[in-house]
Formats: sequence, C-alpha cells, structure tokens
Amino acid sequence: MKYWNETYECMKREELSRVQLERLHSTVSHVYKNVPFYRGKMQKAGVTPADIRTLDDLKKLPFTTKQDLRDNYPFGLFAVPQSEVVRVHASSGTTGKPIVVGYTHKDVDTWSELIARCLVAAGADRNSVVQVAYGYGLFTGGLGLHYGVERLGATVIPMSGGNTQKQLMLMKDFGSTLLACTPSYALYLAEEMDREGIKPEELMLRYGVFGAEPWTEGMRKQIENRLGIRASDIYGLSEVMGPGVAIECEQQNGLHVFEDHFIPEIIDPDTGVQLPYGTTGELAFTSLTKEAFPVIRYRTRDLTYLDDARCSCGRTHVRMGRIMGRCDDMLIIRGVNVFPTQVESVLTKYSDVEPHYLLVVNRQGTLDTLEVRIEMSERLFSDEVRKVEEVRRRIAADIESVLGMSITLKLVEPKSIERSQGKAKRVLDNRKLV
Ligand code: DLL
Repeated sequence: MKYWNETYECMKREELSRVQLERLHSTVSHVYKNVPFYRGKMQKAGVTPADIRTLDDLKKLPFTTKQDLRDNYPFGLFAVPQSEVVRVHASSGTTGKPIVVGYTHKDVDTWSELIARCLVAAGADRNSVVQVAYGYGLFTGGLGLHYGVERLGATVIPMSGGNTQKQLMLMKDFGSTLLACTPSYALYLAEEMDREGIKPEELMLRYGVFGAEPWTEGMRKQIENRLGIRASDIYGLSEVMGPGVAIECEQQNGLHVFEDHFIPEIIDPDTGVQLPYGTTGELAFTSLTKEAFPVIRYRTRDLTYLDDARCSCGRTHVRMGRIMGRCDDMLIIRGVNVFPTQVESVLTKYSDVEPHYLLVVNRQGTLDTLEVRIEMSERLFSDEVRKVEEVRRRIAADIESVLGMSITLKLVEPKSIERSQGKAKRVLDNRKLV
C-alpha cells in the first residue's frame, strides 16, 4: 500500500491550488459569519470574505495567536453550536488554563482520514497491529491515532502512555508491528527491553510514528537501531487538529503537510512577514475544512522551513523540515540562542553517552551559565576516570562549537535523568525562579 488517498495526496499542484482556494473561501466565510472574534479582527483589518480572491490574499488576514485562544477560553472560538460538537480536547499548558478545541462529526472523520494517510506513509497497512502509547484523554495523541488506525482497518491496541512493563509484554504477545508514542518514550521502551533481555528480533515491530516533541536525526538512528524499525516523524498540534497535520514518507526527508486541509506559511517571528521556501521561521497554519474550530493563520511558535521541491514518493504536498524547536523553548543565554535539539544532535554522535540529557540554566550574579547534563553509557561509567574526563572534554568542545558559547558539561550516572512517558522535559531554567 503506497498511499491512502492517492487522488488528494498526489494531486497536481494547479488542481490542489484550486481546491485550496475554494476551501479557504468557505472557511473564511464560515468564521466571519459564526465567530465574533474573527469577524471583529477582520473588520478591524478592513477585510471581508469577498476580498479573498486568490491564495495570495491570505496575507490580508490577521494572525491568530495562542493568547487569542486563551482569551476566548473555553469555547469562545467554536464556529458551530454546542449541539454539533461531538468531542473536545485540550492542550497541555504548563501554566494556567489549557487551550480547548472542538470537533464535529465531520472533523473527527477528516482527522481519522489524515491519520490513516500518515500510517500508510509510515509503512502500515490493514494487517498492521498498532500499539498506541500516546496518552489517551484530553491530549490529542492517543485518540487521534486510535481513530486513524480504525479508519485504516488495522488493529489498534489502545495502551495509552506509561505502564512500561505491560507495553513490552503486550508488544510481544500481541505481535505489534507499529508503535506510536513520543520519541523519548520509544527510547525508554528500548532501554527497558535491553534491561529485560528482550531482543528486537523477538518482536514483530517494524515501524514507528513518533512526534509531539522535537527530536533529531541522531535520535532517529538510535531508535531505529535499538528497536529494529523504520521511524517516521509525525507532526501536529491541538489547535490545528492534533497529530496528522504532517508526516514523513519513506524518503525521510521532510514531512508532507496535508495541503488539501491546511495551508502552511513560514513567517518572520518578529515582523510577521511571510518568508520564502527554504527560509527558517515560525510556522503558521490556516485550516481549510474544519467546522467546529477553524483557525486562520494560527501562529504555532514552532520553527522550521518549507520545501516545495518534488518528492520522489509521488506526493505533491510541500514538505516542512523537522521542527528545530519552539520560539518559546529557545533559551537566550548571554545573548546566544540555544535550542535543546542542538545539544541532542551532538550527543547522539557519541556511543559513550546516552541520548538522555538536561540543560540547566543558572544565573550567577549577572552572568547566565549553561550546564549540560548527559548520561554516560554503562560502559563508560565503569571505565577509568581518565577516560571519562577525556570523553567529557571532547563532547564539551563539540557542543561549545555548535552552540558558540562556553558550557559546563556534566556526565552523570546511567539512568539518573528522569524518563518521560509523554513529552520529555529537556530544560531546567532556574533564572525564572530568581
Ligand atoms: O503534540 C499533537 C501530537 C500528538 C503530534 C502525537 C504528534 C504526535 P500538542 O500537545 O498541542 O499536540 O503540542 C503541539 O508539540 O506545536 C510542537 O511544538 C510539538 N510537536 C508536535 N509534533 C512534533 C514533531 C501534539 N513531530 C506541539 N516534532 C507543537 C517536533 C512536535 N515537535
């Protein structure tokens, strides 16, 4: 099985643009008519739905931000009466109230279709046994994947997150062929397999769809080798739908954004100006088919670029690069911008350390300092102090040259950094506490 929906996934660009324009027009009319917030913003900007005549006219529409969603908590941006909303989800905010999103029957249907497309792109078919280890509940990961597996006609094992021993037992006993969870949890599962002496050959696992947090090529290699699978990157966010906004194909060279349902843009995070293909900036999305919770130029805070080069997989939808981080995850230390993924890209090159790490930022007087903690491999841990120091110095120098600033590197004991069963926590910024 190569595609789930060849008609749309491989549609000629001209035709795709026609579909997009028609859908954009109806989405803009829908929110103008039914959501006072969007109508007010458009009136203020002096645009009406009639002004959207080409795809380029998208630029005339105001952006929507996370703050706008917060201000309208919980249901203020819903575009249909409550009686048509069949499901709500909420995003896991670290502070305050969550962002609440809603779905009609048709929205859930579209979502299932897009997840089915993702699963097929990642290697699945009707015979697959998919273990969903994303959390079920308000988080979109679990239920989002779940409905897509059923749409595909494969078998879903609704494990949810956590309960690692049972995950492994069922993976073995039920013959799971595809694992869906965060990349950090996939790695933790691999580690536990090692500990229990389970070899990848004893499992039926062949594929994985991993996302919900930034990860690197180095991390992909480790997961692929340790689990003996092909690992695909899946992207999405609650505000726009949930998982399944974009997926990697077998080329593993960027994620196809389902452009018949979403228009992606890259903008300058400071000025909001649209940037050309290939330039890194903030990703924004406009939904084209959503009924309950449409979004217009929603600023994701995620940083990446778009690539419109033809892909040899046959899909015609543009690809987005891996997410390098979020504007708000970016640490500014002594004026230097630092992303956790930069550290990850270095440490995954070394077999003496494990890809478990934490960035700790402290303020000493007026000076900010960055301490990077990385776990040693068991082998290095039992090695001589001299050898450990030599490895430490080498990795520290490598990280310093990638970040362009000095750091303190601490190699810590194996398994001492907290493991996550959902999204990993990579940063401890003590400056905020001062
Ligand atoms: O994380 C939806 C999801 C579930 C995606 C399962 C993939 C798999 P939220 O909790 O709203 O939704 O968080 C969305 O997570 O803005 C990104 O910052 C980050 N994110 C999601 N996928 C990726 C990815 C889900 N593949 C936020 N790579 C987004 C990097 C990702 N970051």
